[in-house]
Amino acid sequence: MSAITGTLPGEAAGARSLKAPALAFILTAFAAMVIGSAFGPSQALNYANINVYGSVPTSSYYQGLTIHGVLNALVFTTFFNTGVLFYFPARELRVRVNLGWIWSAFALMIFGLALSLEATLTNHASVLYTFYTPLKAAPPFYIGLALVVVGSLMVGAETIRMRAIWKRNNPERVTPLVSYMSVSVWLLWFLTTIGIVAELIFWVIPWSLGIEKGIDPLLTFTLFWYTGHAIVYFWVLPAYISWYAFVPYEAGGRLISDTLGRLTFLMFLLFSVEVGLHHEATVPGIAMGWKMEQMIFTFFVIPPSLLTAFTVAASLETAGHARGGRGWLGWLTALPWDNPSVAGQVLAMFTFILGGATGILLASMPNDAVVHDTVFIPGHFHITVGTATALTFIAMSYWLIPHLTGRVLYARKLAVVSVWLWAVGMMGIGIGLMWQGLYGTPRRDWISSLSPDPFVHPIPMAITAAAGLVLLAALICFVVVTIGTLVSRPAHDATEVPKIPFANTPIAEDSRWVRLMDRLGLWTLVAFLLIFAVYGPLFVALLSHQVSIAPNTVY
Ligand code: HAS
Ligand code: CU1
Repeated sequence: MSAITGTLPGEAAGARSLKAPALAFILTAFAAMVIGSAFGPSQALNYANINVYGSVPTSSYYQGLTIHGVLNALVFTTFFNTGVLFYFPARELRVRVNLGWIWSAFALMIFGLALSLEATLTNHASVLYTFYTPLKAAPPFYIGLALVVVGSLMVGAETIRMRAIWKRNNPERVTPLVSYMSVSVWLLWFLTTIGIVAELIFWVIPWSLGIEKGIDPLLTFTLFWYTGHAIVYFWVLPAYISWYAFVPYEAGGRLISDTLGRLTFLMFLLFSVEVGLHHEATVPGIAMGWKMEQMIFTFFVIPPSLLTAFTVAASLETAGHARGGRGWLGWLTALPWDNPSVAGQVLAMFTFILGGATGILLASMPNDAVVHDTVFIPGHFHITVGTATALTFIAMSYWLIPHLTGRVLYARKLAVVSVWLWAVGMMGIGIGLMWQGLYGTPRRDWISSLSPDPFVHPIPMAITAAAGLVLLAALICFVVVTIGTLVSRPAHDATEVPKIPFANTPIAEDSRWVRLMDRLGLWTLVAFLLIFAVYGPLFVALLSHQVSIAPNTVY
């Protein structure tokens, strides 16, 4: 890896050794995303009643869907985030990083990924990315996923330690913005993973190994969704870091408020976890009062995204005006649309407006009851994790991979085409699936094998299928640009290779509020107490009424 990472003239001597692990995480992430996404078009065609699986066993349909969900939603995001969330703070804070520790975490994550992939590819783990019990996978699937999480937490711990050292050396200063945001996301990740780690270690792994004969589906389901909502913010917050701290600067403007950016991340740290029950609104066995409580908490996680929308839009407006844009929307057209990184991220923001709006709809239990378990839900999440997260990461890679490798971006125009195709394709999948969901088309069903398909509505079906093919084209463009960049010529000098576009916004260090927000240890404790208050009594009830279900089959 170090052979293809490059240092820029004038960069700190340690930069190259930091770039190597960052690049390793990021390239593994994109490899997973490309393989996982290759299974997407067949899923889209399934919902257009086109059965590309022929007459294979039903488990093969679920095998493809499992690979798609695990690689895209879990592996891609975790590897990418782990890479950038230690690399950016390390460069911003300029403190010594324990690289042996980072490489050990990477090796552990790769080992975990190999274990779970082996189980999935041999069709011994076709249990989908949510692995609801009592569907049972072979043990390496769960053990592998647990190791991926543990490895990422190791990198998180190192980043938190880096910031603690910086604080010790700079007691009077406020943490720089990107590091503040990154450390908040790591702290949130520690709180978030408690559910899934407990689920895997205490219940699912012993059960899949045969040590325990049965399992409690409601308990494991609730532990899964304890993690399962907040994990979506782990997926999206690195994109928010880029939108706040990098994109305004890349576009030629400035972030209008450092303080609002910090407030957003603090609110996510406080309120992201205690809302998991909005995924269980229709599940029997949990009293309505608990569901109502968490529905209200779900409304608390909407404001930080709205804050982001307005702050980032206003920051982009400064960029558009600086570039000569005039009038109500002139600033928007004046943005550098020929820059694939900016174009991709602004498109990600636009598509996320509908993704976020549908999340707000789903947050209300009466609405959710209408579309739960229909393809409306995959429609919603393709225009959140598929756009705000994946499209932003792709767009970031168009400066990040040249930055890490010291090589020139290959086929810049094709890169611009790729982000447009991706945005149009994801929007199409989102709209097509949500529209079909309103007709009651169930999610996670091999409906193209039903004859006749009872959920037919030709227009949304056509949109879904066409969007699947547009996304395949987008993926091919992305692969060509990325492989082309990795083998393209090394940059001649520093001007050819992008630096990290840290925004040029001064920190309001004098502000009492900024200093208060910087007390991340205190806020993590508050978040933990809030989670304990909201989830504690529910888990006491679930643990004291455990049931044990014991199916024989390994799926
Ligand atoms: Fe969600 C289900 C509610 C956000 C992902 N969600 C899912 C699932 C996934 C997922 C994967 O309450 C399915 C899980 C499964 O397999 O069962 N979601 C929400 C809410 C939000 C939300 C309230 N979700 C996300 C994000 C995800 C994600 C982010 C991934 C990254 N979601 C739900 C609910 C369910 C659910 C229910 C369960 C449904 C069921 O029945 O199973 C909120 O966080 C959304 C807030 C976001 C906004 C948008 C702000 C817009 C921005 C862009 C700004 C644009 C600019 C452009 C700057 C309010 C920040 C400027 C230019 C101009 C000209 C203006
Ligand atoms: Cu959620």
